[in-house]
Amino acid sequence: MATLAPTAHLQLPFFDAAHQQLAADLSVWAAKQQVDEQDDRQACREWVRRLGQAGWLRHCVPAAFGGARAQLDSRTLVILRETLAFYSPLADFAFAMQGLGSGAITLAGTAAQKSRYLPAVAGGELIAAFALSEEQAGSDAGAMSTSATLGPSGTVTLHGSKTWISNGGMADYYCVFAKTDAQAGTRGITAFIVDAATPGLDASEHIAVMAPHPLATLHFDQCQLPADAQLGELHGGFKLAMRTLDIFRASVAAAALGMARRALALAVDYAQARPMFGQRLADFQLTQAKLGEMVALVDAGAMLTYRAAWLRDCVGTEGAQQARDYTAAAAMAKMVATENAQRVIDMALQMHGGMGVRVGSKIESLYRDIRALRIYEGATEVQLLILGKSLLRAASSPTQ
Ligand code: COS
Repeated sequence: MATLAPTAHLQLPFFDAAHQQLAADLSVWAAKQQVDEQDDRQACREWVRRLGQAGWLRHCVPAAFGGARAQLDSRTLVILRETLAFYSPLADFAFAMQGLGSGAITLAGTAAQKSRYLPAVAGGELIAAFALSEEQAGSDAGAMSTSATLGPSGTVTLHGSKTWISNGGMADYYCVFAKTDAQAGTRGITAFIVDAATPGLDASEHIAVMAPHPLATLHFDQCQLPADAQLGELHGGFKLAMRTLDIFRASVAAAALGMARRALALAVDYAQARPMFGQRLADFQLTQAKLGEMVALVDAGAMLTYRAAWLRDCVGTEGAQQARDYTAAAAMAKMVATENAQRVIDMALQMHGGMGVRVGSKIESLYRDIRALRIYEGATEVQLLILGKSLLRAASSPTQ
């Protein structure tokens, strides 16, 4: 029988009955899915189709545009990503990218943009992508050089390249961030929705990574975009990108948590089954201490992740102070949960001995799967920067 994702943490006061039911239903569904993941692109398409058909993607968009709830609910995103990542990190990736690639439209799209894209994202009929990073602008997102020049009739010419773009080469559209005022730094960036079929867009340069998932470099060669491609305010793109990332950072933490919980479950099973020196591996105090350390690391990441999601859902981000508190909480959750998950998976692999490094074993693939989470959507170092700045700001204006 397949190992089922644990659910005891859903009794914590962060969650309500709807969250508990969602987690139970998703776990039953996810445990039954059999997707051949040898070809990452084909597998991702299949996951998007299944997640759409089963209704899970409806949690990525608001109810007015085909979604499940009036507003995006962070705790729901956390439960979905944690549970999916427990069973299949690629399923989690497919889910997350539908959310990240549509998040800026949810936050800032016109009614026409929302109607055109969001219901199709929720149904799994359109594959979404978020294009922020560039060769020379990863953590320093404001240093991007892709340009968008506005013509007299409102049309836009997009020129430059984006890289490390998830769903690159298979997305139906991209939310692209580009400089509309080269001299204005982060205040000179605007977002645009770029359909994949736009002439001049080349997304054929795929990037292979250690835990295969669809990634590509996008080249925009004087792409002509219609006036209604602009997403949100002119020069408001950087803040829009940051607000979008804020929502999903806590959910990256949740994905890490799902992988760590799976590794811990595998370690417990293995320790109980493995005979060693006339006992079981689990009977050694060294093993018990290791398992104790692992469960504490998992729980520490979990508490910070659930706190961040709860803050956004129940305290809100309307006030300036609330928004700052949430940004810091999401950064802390992302950093701690991904770093802790890496350690937990490494310890679980060590416990498995030679079996842990055998290609094709679950623990070996988790070891590769977890690594990128400490880098994407704001590397650990960026989260540290966000936290440090936030602390200094609070110290210099204590009444804020
Ligand atoms: N929500 C809303 N606005 C935000 C914000 C947030 N979370 N974070 C920053 N801003 C605003 C700031 O308030 C500031 O506004 P003003 O121009 O009105 O002062 C503006 O954005 C610039 O902020 P800041 O000066 O902090 O920007 P920096 O260039 O120093 O960048 C970091 C800050 C490093 C935090 C940012 O570049 C970042 O998050 N980088 C990582 C990007 C990333 O995640 N890349 C991965 C791509 S997706 S896989």
